[in-house]
Amino acid sequence: MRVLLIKTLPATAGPDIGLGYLATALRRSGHQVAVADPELDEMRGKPRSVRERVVEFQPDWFGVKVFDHTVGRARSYMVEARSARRDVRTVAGGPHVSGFRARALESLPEADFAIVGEAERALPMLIDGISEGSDLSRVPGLVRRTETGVLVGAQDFPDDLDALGLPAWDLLQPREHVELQKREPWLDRPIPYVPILTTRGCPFPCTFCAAPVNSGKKLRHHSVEFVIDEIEHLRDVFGVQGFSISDDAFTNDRRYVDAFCEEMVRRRVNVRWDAASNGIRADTIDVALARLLDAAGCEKVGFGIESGSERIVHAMGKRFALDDVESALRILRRETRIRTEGFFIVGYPEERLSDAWKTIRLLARIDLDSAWIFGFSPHVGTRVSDVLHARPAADISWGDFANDRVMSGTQHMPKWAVRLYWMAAWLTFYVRPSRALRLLRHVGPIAIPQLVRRLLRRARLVVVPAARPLPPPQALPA
Ligand code: B12
Ligand code: SF4
Repeated sequence: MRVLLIKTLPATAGPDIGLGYLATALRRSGHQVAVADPELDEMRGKPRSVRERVVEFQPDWFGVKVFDHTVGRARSYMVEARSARRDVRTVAGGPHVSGFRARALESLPEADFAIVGEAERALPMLIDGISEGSDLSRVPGLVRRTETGVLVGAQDFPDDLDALGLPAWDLLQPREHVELQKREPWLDRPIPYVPILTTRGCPFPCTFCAAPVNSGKKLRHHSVEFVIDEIEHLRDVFGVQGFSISDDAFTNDRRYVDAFCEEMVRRRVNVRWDAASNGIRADTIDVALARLLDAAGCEKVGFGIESGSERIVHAMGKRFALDDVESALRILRRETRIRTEGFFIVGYPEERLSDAWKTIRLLARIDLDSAWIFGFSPHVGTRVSDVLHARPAADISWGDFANDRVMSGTQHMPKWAVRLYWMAAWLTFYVRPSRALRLLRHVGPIAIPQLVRRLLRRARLVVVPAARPLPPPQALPA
């Protein structure tokens, strides 16, 4: 069978490793696979519509990766694919499906099937099952319509990650992504990089986070050798020199991180890398780990700090104290050359004005090199997503789940107040000469226009387009 997989995140999010793992699994089962990254092609001056891709590749199956905020785009892609090839079968997967489960066929009515969770085993089983007319009840995580309603199979968590093989990097255009980043470096990520996974899963109970829903609570590892071989493969075959570890929480297993860093040193892997795609936990940093990360070449770490109010950090189930954060930052500054980034959330349902004030004060004094301040969204499947239960999927504004805006007020603050708080948070952190100077030192003069653009866009003071605007999604049928 011919299978076209399509990404719905923008090109700046990097090559999609989840789709890469799926492509490998499909190839191993004898299928022909293509992976489409529409925005990357657009930015490289080679735009092609979904219709053109389908006419050219003639897929039997069209698979879409869906996040909450990309539901609209995923739907329009499926509509377009079917208009180009009437008998193509559509299947959806990714975080939106893993969290919304049976309801994914309600939010994505154009999908024939959906798969909850990791689909390396399930997707080939589904495709083969349909071709052979066999029983689909054994396909893990399969969401399908039946006469008795929508059924959902048990989610799969493969233990042996190395057995899944490398993502099909040849289909993910790693070199093109790196070239794109060189042209438009991110404000706080001057290393052109591709994401890489060492582990999957996270045992922590943070109320707003869907990582344990998608990847499970149990930490599963690739072997250290597998990961370093993959890094060397990407360096030697694709010329990639930068990597960002994109695990849910890279430093959760101390013995594993120690072994990884020691092996990076022993093998003298001459690449640049960071652990800043997704935050690590501040309470995992001590002097020995900080020094080891530095020795292994780690250039930057990110921390999920979330709030300056202990009350809110506690309500979020984060299970660390803000003192842990300040101590980790002190250690890293004193012992290493590693730069630091913090992730914050504004608009958490229980936040009061007094909590907002504490966050602003923390942002004014905290010794971080850069910060991302996200608007809160009740992502599907998380413990704070109850608000979605009573609402029909069609009434939910999925585009608002991108975390780049304020979706609503909190239980104690109206929406306008949260928006003011959000603007104040960005401005407090970045509009300080010492911060601007640090950015200039690390990123160079390109930091200035990027910083101004980011602040204006966040503050919604003027409508500032992204570096290059995305094409609008195709109109959906009524
Ligand atoms: C790494 C990561 C990123 C990286 C992406 C790197 C990359 N290019 O791959 C970066 C930093 C760019 C990123 C950005 C964002 N992310 Co993110 N990210 C993650 C993280 C930590 C790991 C993802 C991963 O690699 N998992 C491992 C791979 C193997 O799994 P996978 O990608 O999900 O793919 C498997 C399955 O989903 C399934 N599958 C996937 N696609 C398809 C397609 C089909 C057809 C089928 C059948 C199955 C299927 O099979 C795959 C193989 O097993 C997850 C947490 C998590 N554990 O899910 C959050 C997560 C996915 N991110 C999230 C969010 C919200 C975002 C952002 C919107 C904002 C933010 N807070 O960071 C931005 C979006 C960027 C944008 N500009 O729009 C949410 C999504 C919630 C939701 N329900 O939509 C998560 C769950 C974290 C959270 N806050 O709860 N992210
Ligand atoms: S926020 Fe981090 S520690 Fe908490 S559940 Fe998500 S990945 Fe795990």
